[in-house]
Amino acid sequence: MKKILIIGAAGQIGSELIPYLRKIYGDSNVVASDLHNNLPCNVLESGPYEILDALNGKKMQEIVDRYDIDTIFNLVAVLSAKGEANPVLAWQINMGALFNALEISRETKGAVFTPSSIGAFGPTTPADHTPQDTVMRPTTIYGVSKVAAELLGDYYHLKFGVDARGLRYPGIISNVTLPGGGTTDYAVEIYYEAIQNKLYKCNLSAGTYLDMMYMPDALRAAVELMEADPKRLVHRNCFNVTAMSFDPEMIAASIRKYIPEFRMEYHIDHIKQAIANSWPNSMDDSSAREEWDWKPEYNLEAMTIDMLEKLKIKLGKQGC
Ligand code: AKB
Repeated sequence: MKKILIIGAAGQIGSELIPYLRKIYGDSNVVASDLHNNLPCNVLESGPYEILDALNGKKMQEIVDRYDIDTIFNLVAVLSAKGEANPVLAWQINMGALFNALEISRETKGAVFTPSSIGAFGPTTPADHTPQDTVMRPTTIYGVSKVAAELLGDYYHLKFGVDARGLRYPGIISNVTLPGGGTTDYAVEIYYEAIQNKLYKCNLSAGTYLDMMYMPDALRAAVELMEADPKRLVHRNCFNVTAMSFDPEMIAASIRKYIPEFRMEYHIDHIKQAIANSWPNSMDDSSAREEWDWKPEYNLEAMTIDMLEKLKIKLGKQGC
């Protein structure tokens, strides 16, 4: 990877991936793009930024040509819960952006990173230690688009030599940009509410186990996969990766160690609960460990300590 374009850069992952990639590959070699430029000034000004609707293939092509891009990180996504509210739009956005990225990379013979998700699995998938290769019959439009995206990535690799690679991310927890419209968002919100109000109204029930990962591991995983020796990759689209699996009671207990007065109530969101019930409790990520040496660094305890420390500073500040 020498010249990188991030599409959908203003979201939860993109806003942290921009500085992460710029530190490794150089500020001017990482072009960030999104519909709006509503990122902190220090991120916007640290390197090139382009306003881009990723459904506009012509404009994407022009940016790729102008900056001589060889790798696209496609972070455009309508997440699981939001997707159920507007399935047509979710399909158009999730597939349209990917299709443009792959078509352009077919010409450039470039590489494309696309995150898949635990959402690519469904109720008939084995829920515990979900294998890398298994039944994939998701029941959300988000999941359907993720399975299609995985297949499309493999297809473009097989037929056209595009270096398409991806990860099945679990819920990502971070302290910079809030996620929007996902089923796992509760595991981010809980930290903000614990600090600000000492009370969290959780929309998933006790006993709902889901895979999760702290942002520093998610960023490192993306780069390590894209830098992995292609000769070692048996799989490409996409690898199971996980760092921890917990339910709401466990994350609340880990927060209570540092904020003893923190309380949690349950106000179930039935749409999100049904989605969460259809997803794995815990994935087996041994293929990622074997094929490109994946290893997470943060468990629940280490993540809670870091989240609370960073958020207390952030929430103590006014503005950015
Ligand atoms: C969601 O909840 O939709 C996402 C995901 C797990 O892909 N965070």
